[in-house]
Amino acid sequence: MSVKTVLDVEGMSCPHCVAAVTDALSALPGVEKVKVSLEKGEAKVKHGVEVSVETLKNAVAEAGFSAR
Ligand SMILES: [Cu+2]
Repeated sequence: MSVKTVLDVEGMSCPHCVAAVTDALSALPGVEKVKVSLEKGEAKVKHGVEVSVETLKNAVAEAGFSAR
């Protein structure tokens, strides 16, 4: 089973930031789909139930951005 989580991502200012966040989230095991919007400042993630929101936030943080 998979769920969708929407993260508010702060600090993205260009397509490179979007790519960095997308890559960081996509690299996580259990993540199926990632869609990052620069205008909205958010990342929509489709992932398995075993992936915690905390894990997603940490991945975004490691890429250099902050997620809520
Ligand atoms: Cu950038």
